[in-house]
Amino acid sequence: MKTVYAETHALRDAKTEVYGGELVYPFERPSRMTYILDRLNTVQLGPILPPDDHGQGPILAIHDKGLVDFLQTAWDEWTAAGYAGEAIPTCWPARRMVQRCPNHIDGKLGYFALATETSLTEGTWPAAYGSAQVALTAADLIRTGERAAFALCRPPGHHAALDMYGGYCFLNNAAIAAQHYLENGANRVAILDVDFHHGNGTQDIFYDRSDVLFLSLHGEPENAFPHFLGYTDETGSGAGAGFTVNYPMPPGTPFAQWRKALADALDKIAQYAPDQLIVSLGVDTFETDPISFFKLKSPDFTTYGADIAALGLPTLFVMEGGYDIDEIGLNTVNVLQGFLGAT
Ligand code: SP5
Ligand code: ZN
Repeated sequence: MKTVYAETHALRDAKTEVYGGELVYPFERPSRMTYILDRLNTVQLGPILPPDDHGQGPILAIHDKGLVDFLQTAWDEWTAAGYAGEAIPTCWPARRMVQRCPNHIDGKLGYFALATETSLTEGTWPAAYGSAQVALTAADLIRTGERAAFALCRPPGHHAALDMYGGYCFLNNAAIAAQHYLENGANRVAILDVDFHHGNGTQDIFYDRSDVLFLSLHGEPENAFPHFLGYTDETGSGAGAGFTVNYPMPPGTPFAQWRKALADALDKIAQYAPDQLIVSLGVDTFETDPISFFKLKSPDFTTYGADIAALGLPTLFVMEGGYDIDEIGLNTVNVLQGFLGAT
């Protein structure tokens, strides 16, 4: 299986994340990529290729121009305001307040952020842009004949919505790839999100559409980030009614239970008969992930990679989360090897 990877990810190296009332070094850090690349090389999964530049067009096909422009200028506006730290939102357009983007950077941060943990930094935009190009280029590999490909995206994307960033995500790489497929001959795309966290951004983007089936297995919102989306009664609206499927699960969920949810999701994907499958691949479901609460073990990742392969669909794996860095390479590549072993 070919991997697409961009070194520009390292331009995002935030020094701060708001966690437990402290500023900590972020869980979502550049060394995540080193460990995954090491494992890809160790098992010789296949060639690792740089992305082609598709420009901003495919990004603007998914995201509001206001968000895209903001991400490019926010750091300069922040430093121009005289602040010494990284850019962290401190106020929001909360209930019964006006949803209008203000002029000052403090207001803009609150307008476009869905969470406070994700500091904006100098290199964030070029890293996020490169990550989206990685997803687009990997999608092209499949469009031109590969059965599967791995988009080694960083920063991740599935929390980024039409006009919001947060949850370590700025641009929704999986959604951008899905739209790219649809604009190049596909009629239906399924996105299966196996990251521990609910893919609120992807759900939001496609919520009223029937050309993308979105399914997410995740920590229940009562107890897990992003807390305000991902319940079972969110099933889509308008033309999209029935095309969103959520599988929230409680703390301590073991693989056997998780795999039953996966089997149900795979049945629904098979019924939908998409032209393309995109897997939002987060390995923060691992038993020792520092911010999550599922109990998958390393061999389970191999097993579910094979489960996904049994669908027989062209499959794009898009990297999302995973924060037990010592094991992130093993767990991620286990999914890909499990997939290949079953094809
Ligand atoms: C892409 C992705 O995986 N994003 C995740 C963003 C999660 N950020 C908020 C984390 C809050 C964690 N609280 C965990 C408490 C554990 N004791
Ligand atoms: Zn996650």
